[in-house]
Amino acid sequence: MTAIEVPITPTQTVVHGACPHDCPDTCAMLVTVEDGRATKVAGDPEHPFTRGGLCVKVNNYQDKTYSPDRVLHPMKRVGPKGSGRFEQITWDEALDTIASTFRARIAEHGAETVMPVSYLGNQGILNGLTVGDAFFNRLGATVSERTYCDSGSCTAYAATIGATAGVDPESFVHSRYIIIWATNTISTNLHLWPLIAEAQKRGAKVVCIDPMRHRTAQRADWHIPIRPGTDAALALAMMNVIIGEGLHDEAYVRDHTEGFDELAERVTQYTPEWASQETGIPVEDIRTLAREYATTDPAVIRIGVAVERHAGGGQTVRSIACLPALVGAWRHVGGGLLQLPLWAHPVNWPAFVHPEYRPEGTRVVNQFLLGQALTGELALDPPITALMVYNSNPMVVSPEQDKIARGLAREDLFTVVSDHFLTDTARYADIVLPATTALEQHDLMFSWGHFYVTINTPAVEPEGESIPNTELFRRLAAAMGFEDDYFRLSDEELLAQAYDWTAPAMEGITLESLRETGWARLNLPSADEYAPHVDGGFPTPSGKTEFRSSALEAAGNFVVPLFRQLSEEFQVGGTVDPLPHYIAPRETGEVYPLNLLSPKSHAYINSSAGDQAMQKRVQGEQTLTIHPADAEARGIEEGRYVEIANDRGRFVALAKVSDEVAPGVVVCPMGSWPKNAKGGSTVNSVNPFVFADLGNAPTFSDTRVEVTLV
Ligand SMILES: Nc1nc2c(c(=O)[nH]1)N[C@H]1C(S)=C(S)[C@@H](COP(=O)(O)OP(=O)(O)OC[C@H]3O[C@@H](n4cnc5c(=O)[nH]c(N)nc54)[C@H](O)[C@@H]3O)O[C@H]1N2
Ligand SMILES: Nc1nc2c(c(=O)[nH]1)N[C@H]1C(S)=C(S)[C@@H](COP(=O)(O)OP(=O)(O)OC[C@H]3O[C@@H](n4cnc5c(=O)[nH]c(N)nc54)[C@H](O)[C@@H]3O)O[C@H]1N2
Ligand code: SF4
Ligand SMILES: [Mo]
Repeated sequence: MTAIEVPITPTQTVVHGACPHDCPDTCAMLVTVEDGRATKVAGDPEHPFTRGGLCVKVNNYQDKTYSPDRVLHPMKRVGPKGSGRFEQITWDEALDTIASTFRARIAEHGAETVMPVSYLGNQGILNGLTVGDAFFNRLGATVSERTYCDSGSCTAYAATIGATAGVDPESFVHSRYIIIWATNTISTNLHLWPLIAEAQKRGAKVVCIDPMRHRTAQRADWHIPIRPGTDAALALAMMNVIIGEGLHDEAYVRDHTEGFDELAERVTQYTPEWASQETGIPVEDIRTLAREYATTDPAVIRIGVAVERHAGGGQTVRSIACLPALVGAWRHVGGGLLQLPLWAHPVNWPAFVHPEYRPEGTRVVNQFLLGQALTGELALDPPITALMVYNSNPMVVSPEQDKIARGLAREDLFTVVSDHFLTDTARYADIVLPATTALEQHDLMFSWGHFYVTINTPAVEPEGESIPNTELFRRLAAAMGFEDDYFRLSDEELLAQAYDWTAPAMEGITLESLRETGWARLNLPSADEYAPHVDGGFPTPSGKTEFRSSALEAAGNFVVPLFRQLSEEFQVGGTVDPLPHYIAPRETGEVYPLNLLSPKSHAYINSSAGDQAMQKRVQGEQTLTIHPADAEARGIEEGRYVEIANDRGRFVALAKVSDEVAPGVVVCPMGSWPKNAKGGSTVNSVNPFVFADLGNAPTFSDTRVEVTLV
């Protein structure tokens, strides 16, 4: 064991860990180990963002590691696909089967017949987003485009203000006006909340723009319920008011923006009266919001992923990203925009992806098309005949759940799944492989929610025959006979190349120092001083906030390379209007009248923890929240089972009748496992695969359904 262990008693040590999940908070974890067994996990009280607390999703993480349900050995299928019947095999047999089957399928169809499916079940730099990319590139497999989360938002953000870290979340304490736009902070970004609450205590006004009055909205000073998918109308109308009333910051606009005159002309059509019709927000509220936002300093906007999840999601983020420069919010500490501060982290992605291994012209298939790709609805030559899933659970997290199940059930499809548990996806596998949990592996964590680097040191030996993803791909590379040095790098060597340690942001931070302290703040000005764009300096081609986007004008629609293996090739293209504009939601209420939202659950982290006893107890059964008027019209009462259906599929949930949602909106959190759901389906059975306007983002919020009593 290489852990730096702090002895507490002769048999008790505390090891520096990190929460491995895809969550903006990236908590620093202290793991108590007694006699070689992890007995407790806790948040590091010294860490300025974690502040000693882990959330309900993770505060019993040791129970996950020692769960009796864990997959601890390689297994092969012995029952029909989907039956979940498996038999233990050796690692050698598993690797031989995988290598020989991949070889046979490649000989018959070509290497693109193999498709990896992975996302962020683990977010570590070693074991997360890019692990496996080098292997599949070397194999020549189909490139899997992963645009689950914030891809459209990132395209829009980068095209408007560049890949900037934006506002330090710790600077929120200095903000006087905080707009929480499409995010349920207390459930999904818990550790940001105390900073917002502190600002609120100091007199800040907190505004929450969300179709649902969730627990965060309930704590806001002003909740503005909005019709889903119409946020761009609100942002554009705010600009109409701000410019129309001369509330913009003329000097900032002159010095640090591009295209103001065109923007001013463009937004004349987006009047508050028009926006009120689209959004369902009263005209006076739109005016008040615009005026307060423009005249209160510092003003900050926190956007969540859901603003991108409808037909015009990209233009929505474009419109919102224009606001801070328009009013000069960037002049102040605690003013501006917070999207994904991951851009502050100089992660050495290319060292993990090895894009140069990939044969030129290798095809890309977006994972949202998985159901179609597997069922043949999407014509692919060669077809997908071998699938390898790790760090993901497409049966829960991807749209068109029924189609994915049908595809996975194909007898001629060879499916390998590496996971901690026998997920609904793993139940369809031919080979299941056991993965280690964070307590059993090395990693280094960047964050998409703060400015700290966190190390994860293994606290205990792996249970059973489980291995980290890094080791999985070392073994697979050896089985395939790949000789490149990269495939022989140990975890220690991978840690050493995880960051660009020479980058200014890493000054003073080393692996050794991280092992001592567990975490470190990037070398940036303190949160009391950090105002990255006081003097402009946006990382766009012009160095300015581009109201008129030169990137969109030149490239058309594009996917930020991180979501497609750092590949600049195969961009989406087309023509995109370089000025922000409004695109209405795609699905209308003609056949299916209710707009379904599927935000994050409170107790699960995406599908992770969705089958753990404590979290299931907290989250309860899959629910559908429906407004009393919509419930009454359908004879639905609280606590009754309802069926939610459209042309794509159907699922069953327990009705919660509440005016927390607006009439016409229904909400079912994602994350429940189909095997635990009444009727065997969950919310992604009705969601579409259709992309938003930018970045191939999903359109989960652009979903219409009908609800009936079961
Ligand atoms: N309807 C709807 N769908 C959504 C969303 C939504 O809001 N609504 N949200 C989308 C978003 S934002 C995201 S980020 C995606 C998330 O999609 P995923 O990243 O796929 O989600 P998770 O459920 O977190 O992780 C998937 C699996 O990875 C496994 N895993 C964890 N650690 C490891 C490891 O170290 N090794 C291996 N081999 N496996 C591991 C977990 O056990 C779990 O089964 O879902 C998307 N899907
Ligand atoms: N508890 C918990 N925390 C998590 C996760 C989890 O699964 N569970 N997942 C993690 C991940 S991967 C991510 S990406 C983040 C995401 O965290 P958030 O950004 O908070 O995303 P969501 O929960 O998908 O949606 C947040 C809110 O957007 C609202 N919304 C939906 N459509 C629209 C719309 O068109 N307009 C507006 N204004 N609002 C809309 C929903 O009502 C919901 O309240 O959370 C992370 N943290
Ligand atoms: S899921 Fe998020 S809030 Fe919970 S412990 Fe992990 S990083 Fe922290
Ligand atoms: Mo996400």
